[in-house]
Amino acid sequence: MEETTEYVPPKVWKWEQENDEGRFAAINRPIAGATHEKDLPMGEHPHQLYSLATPNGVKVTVMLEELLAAGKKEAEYDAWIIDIMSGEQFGSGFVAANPNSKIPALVDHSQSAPTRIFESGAILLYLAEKFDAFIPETLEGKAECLSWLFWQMGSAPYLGGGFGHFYAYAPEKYEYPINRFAMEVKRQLDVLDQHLANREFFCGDQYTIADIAIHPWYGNLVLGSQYDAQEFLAVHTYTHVQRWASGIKERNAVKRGQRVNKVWGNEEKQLRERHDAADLD
Ligand SMILES: N[C@@H](CCC(=O)N[C@@H](CS)C(=O)NCC(=O)O)C(=O)O
Repeated sequence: MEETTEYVPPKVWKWEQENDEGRFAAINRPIAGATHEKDLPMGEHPHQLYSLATPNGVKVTVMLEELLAAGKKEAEYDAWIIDIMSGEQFGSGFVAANPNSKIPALVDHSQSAPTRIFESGAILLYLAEKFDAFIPETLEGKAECLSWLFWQMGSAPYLGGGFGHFYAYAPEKYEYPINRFAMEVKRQLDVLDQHLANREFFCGDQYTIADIAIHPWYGNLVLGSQYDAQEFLAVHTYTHVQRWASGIKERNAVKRGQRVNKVWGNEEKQLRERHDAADLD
């Protein structure tokens, strides 16, 4: 009889920790909650951010730097690093800030009781509403802005968890998932490209939280700094996304925000923790 290597799922899935060879084997687990007691550090500013400079983390540090650049002094923040590869997202303090154990998490101490916000999209919206900035004023404008913000939150897992995982991180290259997710990511890039063909930003001529959310994912992808997939996905063909991404990359607040909680890559562009504007100067 011919031998087959095809995977046959068992009746009930089991967690086989010792067989997990993936890059994230040490942190992947099928249960939620804290694994150890550890309080979160606390600085002196109203906003305490617990994060890392991944695309989701960068959305929030860019937003805070944009708010400060726009003169919103009350947006001052401390940014503490959460090392997700060593499991710091499973400490009891972090789990209290985000029961989903993923960066970024923000705690706002300027309210009558400390207010926790998790999910990067929710944090962007919270800050936009709190400071009345980077969000359109009209109901129609808000509708468009939130549609693109939620588009990003729903779509990026196909790019990161789907395409990026199988193209760049999985222990072996498998044709089926790479094909499936490359197809979807190219479709998403075409959605963005067609939309940006006759607009400067996602919501017209105003730079908003929609741009701040989409740029670290799809902007970095077309600029070649995500998954090293620029040739494979022929990102040069998405000319409107490239024009949009290159313009945003030059903003001072974007350059500052990208460095916060960064502990890899070019040393000059790293800043482990941020407690004062001067840390970035
Ligand atoms: N939808 C969440 C996703 C956050 C997320 O996936 N964070 C990743 C880093 S980019 C993380 O903390 N991973 C740690 C883990 O999975 O244990 C958001 O946008 O805030």
